Amino acid sequence: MNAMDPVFSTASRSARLRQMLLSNALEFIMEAHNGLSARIVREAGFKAIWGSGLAISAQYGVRDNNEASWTQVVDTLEFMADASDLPILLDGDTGYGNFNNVRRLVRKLEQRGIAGVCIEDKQFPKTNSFIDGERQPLAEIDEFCGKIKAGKDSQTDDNFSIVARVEALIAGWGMDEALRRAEAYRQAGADAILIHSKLSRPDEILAFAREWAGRAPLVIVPTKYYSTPTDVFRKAGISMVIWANHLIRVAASSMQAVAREIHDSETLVNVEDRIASVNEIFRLQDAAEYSAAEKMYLSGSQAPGAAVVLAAGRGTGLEPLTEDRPKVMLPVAGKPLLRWLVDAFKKQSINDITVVGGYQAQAIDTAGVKLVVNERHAQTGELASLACAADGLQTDTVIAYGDLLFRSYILRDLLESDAPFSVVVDSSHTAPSNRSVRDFAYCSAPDDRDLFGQKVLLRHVASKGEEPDAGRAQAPHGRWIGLLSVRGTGRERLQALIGELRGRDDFDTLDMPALLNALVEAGEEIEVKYVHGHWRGVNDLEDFRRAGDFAHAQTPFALGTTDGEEAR
Ligand code: SPV
Ligand code: MG
Repeated sequence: MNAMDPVFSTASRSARLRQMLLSNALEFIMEAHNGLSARIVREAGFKAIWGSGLAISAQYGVRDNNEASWTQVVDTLEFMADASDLPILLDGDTGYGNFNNVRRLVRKLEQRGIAGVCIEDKQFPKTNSFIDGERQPLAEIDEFCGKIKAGKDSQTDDNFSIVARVEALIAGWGMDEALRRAEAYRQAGADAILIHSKLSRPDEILAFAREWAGRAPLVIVPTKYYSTPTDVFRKAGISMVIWANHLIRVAASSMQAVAREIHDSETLVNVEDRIASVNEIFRLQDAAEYSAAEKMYLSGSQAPGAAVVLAAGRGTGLEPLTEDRPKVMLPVAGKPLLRWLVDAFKKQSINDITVVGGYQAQAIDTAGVKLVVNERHAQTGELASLACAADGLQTDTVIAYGDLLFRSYILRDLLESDAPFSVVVDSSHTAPSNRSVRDFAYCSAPDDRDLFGQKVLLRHVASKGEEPDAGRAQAPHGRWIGLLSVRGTGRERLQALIGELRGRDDFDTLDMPALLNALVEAGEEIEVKYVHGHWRGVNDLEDFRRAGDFAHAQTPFALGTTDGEEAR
């Protein structure tokens, strides 16, 4: 039966393991030693897991001598059972004590969804069978049969399996003793017999299987006789093969090689492409499920989302200061402009911040932000920079010019808007200077404090080079400060529009006002949040000088400063 078979996969784990033991086909189970390896075993296509005592103790860095307590083993199994829905057959060593310990073990395993346990007829504390196997004392047959009976009597799930492991061949007690023990264990109620051998050839296993003649399912561990063709086991009527320790061994050899390589070369560059990516680890941890659940259950208190900061420019008029850095890295009151902005976002719990660099992008301080680079920044405008980040937008996002300073309430209030699109417009700036008209905003209504809370929509924002009041009857209602909030369904519509604009011949020349105007033309409502000063942009040397005063006024204990009322 196939692991993907719906009947198989809806059956309980214990029923599936039992079916595997009883089926006529040769079945294979694979060692896992923690949640991650359990998941990997499942993804590889195996139908069940061997909870290897050797591997579980090794991953803790202790010996296979019951140095890890049985409760530590059971806790480890819980992680494995959570990470994979496969049946797990625990290598339960000797049962960790006498019959009473076996009873308790079986109950605890059932409670944690473990499908079965294999117990071996050695004495507690045991030693791995491949270390001086002949010197290891075996349990009395009757005493071991008592353990099997006690285990079977204490299970509440009929399908829970107890596999009895015969160590007579390992201990050098001979074939007759092995067969005698196996038969006694079968009669005591064991669901299968594991016959173990440490020879490099399968001879004694095959001889045992012949004599056994199918009295109960036979399980083998061909670690030492690994070169035997698998068909030989099939023909011998073996029921199940345990690949017992290969994932802990490959983990060890991979870790040794990579640790040595990094130590000796003092760089990661040689290993990065040879190892699992961080994203692959996230996938194995099922990080995507967490994100989906977060959307479902955290919506009330959902983090405000993400930010994109446009920081590709050198800054016209600031050339003497920006030879080796973009404008956003100019220091203002002790820290780069960009850091002020990043801190402002973080203060509103926006931690997913993408900075689009271009000019001297390597000089951008990337602490706490993701950097994407507009490689064509010299030939393109703001919209092309935004487009570099737009496809990656996954959540509500604030888009900001990188040279902005503002009082924190401005961003906080903007984030309170549920509108798909909203912008901040400073109504204290209504007269374009000769210097520039860009970003002046025309709205559906002027800022009127008597009408506080009324919905005002953006009609037009002047692009760079646009004639002052071109074709407009009225003066602008204010100046867009460079903050655009995109929420809910607005995000996909914005992405689609940027996609359309990409097709335009003049795409490379388009700026943020052009995007806002295109949104308006596409019929989108862009809500206006009016403010009156309390922000600064840095567009020239004069702005830069005054930005320092403004920033100082925003720092704690800067009482008495009145600067910061003016705008860009
Ligand atoms: C284990 O995997 O811990 C086993 C199998 O018991 S063996 O190491 O071969 O004894
Ligand atoms: Mg073991």
